[in-house]
Amino acid sequence: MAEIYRASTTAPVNIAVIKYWGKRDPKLNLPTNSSLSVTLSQSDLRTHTTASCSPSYPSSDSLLLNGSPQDVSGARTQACFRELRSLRKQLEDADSSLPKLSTFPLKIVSENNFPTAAGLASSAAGFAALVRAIANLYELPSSPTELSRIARQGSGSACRSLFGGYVRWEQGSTVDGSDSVAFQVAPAEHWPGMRAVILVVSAAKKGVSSTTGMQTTVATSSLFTARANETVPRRMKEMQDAIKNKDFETFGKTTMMDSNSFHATCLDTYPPIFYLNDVSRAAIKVVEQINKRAGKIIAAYTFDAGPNAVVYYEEQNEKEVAGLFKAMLGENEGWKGVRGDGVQANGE
Ligand code: 2P0
Repeated sequence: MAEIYRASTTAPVNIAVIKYWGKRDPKLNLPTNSSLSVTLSQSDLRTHTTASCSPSYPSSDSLLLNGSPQDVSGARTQACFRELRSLRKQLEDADSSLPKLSTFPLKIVSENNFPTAAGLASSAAGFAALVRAIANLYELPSSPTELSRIARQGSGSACRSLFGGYVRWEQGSTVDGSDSVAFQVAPAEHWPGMRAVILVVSAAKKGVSSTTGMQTTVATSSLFTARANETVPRRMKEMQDAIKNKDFETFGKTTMMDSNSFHATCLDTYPPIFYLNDVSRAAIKVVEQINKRAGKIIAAYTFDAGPNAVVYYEEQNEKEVAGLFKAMLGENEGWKGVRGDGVQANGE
């Protein structure tokens, strides 16, 4: 019986506070602007992945997601497999005593504990876990930033899920994308009181995929150029300063304004893209009420490519923010679920 080599890992979901929207290279997932995210705690939202390989496996690579076989022939998955195998081969070439894992078929088994493709960043956690599980299996010495270059080719936002805390994805300027990688801006411990509550408005698969949406936006939206070239670069700086100073009011205002800018750009796309629904808009109004009552910004909403809201707040305002949303559960048919969550410490 041939030996089976195996490694497991988990990767958390990240939610951008400055959004990635637009590609300058769709094949390599090179973005038209830098982005910044907060990595959520793994307690609720994460992908668990086991990567194994063996000379005894059937000849082709395979991937099982939540028990269903997935097509691995797509360019994104193939790019990740190819890059990781090539790094492993370099180790094998340098040390002939190493088993030739790069030549064995791979078997990947992944489980998400949240709705797949409902705008809850499933592809981010998915590709981050896939890349790290294989990197662990191959015992690669690569840093998270090096792995982020590979995970980005699986799904752009995945490069940010290799880190905990506050993470910046540099848009980069090279044609090969070697400088389009992620870095940690601050660890979670820097701002230990930060919390996120997720309102699962709908667990249904999203209507317009991010890739298609982005391409149409870049091709048709007149707001897009100003967003990518002026608004986002300015806000990236404001956001990093806000994180550095633990200034929630600036963090919250910039988060909400960037979410609004992203969804305005979607609406400005032709044909228009609608990710928010009536329940999403009701969540925005609740956050506005909370902030009005507090006399300052203590809660900040953000929405990705779907109707689910993520609301950031600080622990000391748990009652006023998460408590209020929880109290509304059952009163509104739209709230399918609500989860309190912290920020992930280290991405391990
Ligand atoms: C983000 N989103 O920054 C933005 C905000 C959605 C809205 O990254 O085509 O799944 O795989 O590179 O990463 C979702 O897009 O797109 C996304 P691909 P991805 O989180």
